[in-house]
Amino acid sequence: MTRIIFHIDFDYFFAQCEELRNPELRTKPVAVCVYSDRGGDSGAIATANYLARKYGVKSGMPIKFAKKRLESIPESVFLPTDFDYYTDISEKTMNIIREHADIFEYVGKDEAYLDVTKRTESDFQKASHHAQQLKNAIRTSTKLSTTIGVSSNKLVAKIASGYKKPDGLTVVEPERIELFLSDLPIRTIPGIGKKTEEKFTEIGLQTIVQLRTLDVFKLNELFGRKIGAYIYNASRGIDEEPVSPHHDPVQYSRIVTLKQDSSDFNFLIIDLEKLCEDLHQSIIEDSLLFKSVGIQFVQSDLSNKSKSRTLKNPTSSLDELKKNAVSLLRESLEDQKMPIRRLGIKVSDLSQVQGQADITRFF
Ligand code: DGT
Ligand code: CA
Ligand code: CA
Repeated sequence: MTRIIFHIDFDYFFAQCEELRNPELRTKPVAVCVYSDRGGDSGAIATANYLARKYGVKSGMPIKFAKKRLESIPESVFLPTDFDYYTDISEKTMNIIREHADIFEYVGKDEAYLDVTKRTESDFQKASHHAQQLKNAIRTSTKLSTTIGVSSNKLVAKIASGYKKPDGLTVVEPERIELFLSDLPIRTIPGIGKKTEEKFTEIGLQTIVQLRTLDVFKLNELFGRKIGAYIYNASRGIDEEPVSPHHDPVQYSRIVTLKQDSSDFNFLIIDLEKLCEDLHQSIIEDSLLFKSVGIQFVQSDLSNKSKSRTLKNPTSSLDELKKNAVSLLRESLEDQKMPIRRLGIKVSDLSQVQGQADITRFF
């Protein structure tokens, strides 16, 4: 049976999140900035909306350069990152995506693979509908615009999602893979960066079809056996990697910066209870059960410390959440030397309340 794989990627993610809570931004160039602690405009652009990209603003670019590029556009907006907010939107969206997959693989905050072979009965027409439905479902609930690539393996699905953005849907049936890849630059192959690309340019190769003229021995000689074999197969659209649920670290979490650094139980518990209530709200809204609870400290020197425990049964109870969080706090403070700057809580091992009773989750 031919596999059907989706790669989904959220469009200009951080900047789109900012547009969502402030729709006035939509008509303006928007850049989201990671300011360094040196102050002023030192730091880099995390991402920018497509309007700002038209002026040449890109991820990774120094903020100063971006400001230069947008000098003549007084309405352009530069915002600091708000990771907690992006994480919240990401988690909600991932929960919708997970429901649309036979197998779900979390890649990052704005990216995932889905194996939908079973539910589409290996039919690319059905898969195309399913992808459109998924895009619509996300649009309706979190308002986010996304791009999906569809093919018979992860590699080509990923290349396809990068093919047309934003709000794109590119379907590459197995018989079209070789042709689809032919004219794309070698750089489109995931894992091929600037340096590798340069090596190929030096020997006069720019596109994937040109790359195919090298035999596997030549590639092995240039890059070693492992990478050589990968490039050889990738240029032909061959990839057997299964979509693997094992990396799904999706968890619900909350974190606050304390009013003052502290390691006092009575002080910390006030924030901890609030975090529990806030987190519990999301769990209920999204009809989830959790089976694992954890707390996290960011200490005064910004180092991290965390502790978690697994429960006997999945639950959605606020009391359970609080009870476990409080006892984790007590345990963690026993050998606490440094004051705590930020306090976080998380639940993981999630399952859906209405999901057909999956008996395995009770073991
Ligand atoms: P696109 O091309 O529409 O998918 O745009 P993005 O912004 O979603 O780009 P993507 O998927 O490469 O990255 C997802 C998020 O990761 C992005 O919104 C911000 C963050 N990010 C990406 N590149 C950088 C970078 O160079 N530096 C920092 N700090 N963050 C980055
Ligand atoms: Ca993205
Ligand atoms: Ca991405």
